[in-house]
Amino acid sequence: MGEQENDLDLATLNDDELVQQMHDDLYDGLAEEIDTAVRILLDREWQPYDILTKALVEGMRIVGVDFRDGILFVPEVLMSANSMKAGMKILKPLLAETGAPKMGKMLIGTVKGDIHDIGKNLVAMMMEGAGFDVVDIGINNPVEKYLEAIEEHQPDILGMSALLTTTMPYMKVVIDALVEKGIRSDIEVFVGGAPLNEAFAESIGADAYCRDAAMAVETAKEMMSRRQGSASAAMAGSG
Ligand code: B1M
Repeated sequence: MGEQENDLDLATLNDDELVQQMHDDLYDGLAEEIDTAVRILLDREWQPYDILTKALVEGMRIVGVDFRDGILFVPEVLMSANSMKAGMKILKPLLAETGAPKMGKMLIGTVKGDIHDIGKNLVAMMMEGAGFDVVDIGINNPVEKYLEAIEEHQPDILGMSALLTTTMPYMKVVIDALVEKGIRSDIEVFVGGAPLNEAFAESIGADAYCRDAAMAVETAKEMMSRRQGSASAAMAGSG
């Protein structure tokens, strides 16, 4: 960013210009600017949910597209994600107060034997940005840990990450345990990580393979609207 941008007084921008500037600042990973801009919009009596969707989520959507297309790379995207987190930190308690509609809940963790967490963290952040509640159980998770967390948090989606060819088969151990416990159909299982592919996901009985964080968000949104659609259809049928 040039000097000129650094000197920009965000408070002098009108609402549209400020939101546009926030998209640029998210793209550039400028956490302090995002913090300031969110506070300015709150002072202007914007609803927290509008700030989340119109400024932050839309900004991250643009980041996600350029990440997918190889224009942005991991370090830049992590900075964008951290900037988004800076904004979300301010909005989180306010959103809880105003009861903004939640998209659904995802439990996510890297499987046993695997300590890679950068991709998982990105998925968690993008999912949060898209309005999902995310419970992140970290790295190196044995099946017992997944089961305990599922029981405690009752997520709509279980996301598993694996970056090693030696740890990816462990995803099947977790899915088999869900079947064994009779709770497989209660939860959508999404899997991701560099060595995985569609065929692998299918072979272990996962519901979806997510190539990247943007895909995880898209798939989760589609899945939730399908679920809500079938719930309304069932209600209509029973009425
Ligand atoms: Co590791 N490592 N590593 N490593 N490491 C890889 C994975 C490797 C491919 C490197 C290589 O050899 N070319 C290789 C695996 C080979 C294989 O199995 N075929 C490897 C190896 C061998 C190892 C060790 C065994 C090395 C050693 O000790 N001899 C060791 C294993 C440790 C362990 O886990 N037990 C190891 C250790 C490490 C570090 C600790 C040094 C570090 C991890 C740091 C950390 O995560 N905090 C590390 C790193 C950084 C990598 C590479 C270089 C980068 C991984 C990364 O963060 N990518 C990696 C090489 C590579 O992948 N090109 C490599 C960026 C990230 C944004 O992408 O994680 O793919 P990714 O996530 C994407 C998608 O995959 C998807 O969305 C993400 C965002 O778009 N996604 C999901 C991921 N998880 C998802 C979950 C979902 C949905 C989508 O749920 C719904």
